[in-house]
Amino acid sequence: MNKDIAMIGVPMDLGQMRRGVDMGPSAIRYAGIVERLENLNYNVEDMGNIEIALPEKQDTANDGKLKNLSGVIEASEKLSDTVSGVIEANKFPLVLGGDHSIAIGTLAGVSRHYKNLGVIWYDAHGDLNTADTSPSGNIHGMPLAASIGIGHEKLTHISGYAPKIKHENIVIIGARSLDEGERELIKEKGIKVYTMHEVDRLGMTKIMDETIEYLSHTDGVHLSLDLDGLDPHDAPGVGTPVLGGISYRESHLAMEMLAEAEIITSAEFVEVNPILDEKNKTATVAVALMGSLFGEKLL
Ligand code: 4U7
Ligand code: MN
Ligand code: MN
Ligand code: MN
Repeated sequence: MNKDIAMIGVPMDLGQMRRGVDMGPSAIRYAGIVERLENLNYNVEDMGNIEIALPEKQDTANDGKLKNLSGVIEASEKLSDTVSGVIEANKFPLVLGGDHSIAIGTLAGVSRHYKNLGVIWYDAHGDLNTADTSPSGNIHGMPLAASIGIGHEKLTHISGYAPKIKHENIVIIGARSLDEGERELIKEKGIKVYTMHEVDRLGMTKIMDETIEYLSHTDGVHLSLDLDGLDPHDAPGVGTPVLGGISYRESHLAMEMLAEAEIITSAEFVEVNPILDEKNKTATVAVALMGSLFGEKLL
């Protein structure tokens, strides 16, 4: 793994309607992420937070079915440029959310540097909605669709190009809440999805072995980890919790196997909402998982 990490906070809450997820980056810092990574001999540059407009200041007149569209676009462009600059400086981009709409910008920045980027989408949800299929209009339910070039042109064309990734280079893990339009898209494109049924049935070891094999032809792999992929018992501080999720231990195993395989070239941890949390538990879990992802071992 690249020993130089650049950490980017994205206090984004415009992709959904609950307050507090903008404090995710602070909560993750407070839970000790920098020290954790430094103890593993990484050089960590905390680049601070990207500036995000306030929800109160959004001009929502032209949003239609995409809530806070212009604010999300503005932030995505900034994040894309920042992430791209980090990769140009030969550092590993570690992005802290913020709601999952930030993945649009992260992937716009990362994929400028890879011809055949793989993506692991660790999430209770598919995040494959568009304005037409979304039951909520919340953009944090759309970043994966936007990144494969599906949806509103302003979201698909951040940084001026689309698509950012190929649908055959995606692996979704932990899905248990999919909307009708998302299910159709998954079937139509043949997107690789390990739902909770497969997590139960195959176990995380087999899923990660298959995932690593499935992505072996790619030239980089981005991990987009939504904390709601975990069970709400282990990660209660998220805006859209869904029962019956991936356990803390299974998640550690997944991160450990990714560390061993040495395939991850960028990562983001999103949807940590300290207002909904129990004593910063979810941020603490996020930091523990990042420890494993970056190679922490018990012995
Ligand atoms: B998250 C939802 F309808 N699918 O689109 C939607 F269930 O980034 C939820 O995964 C999206 O947390 C959740 O609003 C987005 C809903
Ligand atoms: Mn989710
Ligand atoms: Mn998500
Ligand atoms: Mn959520």
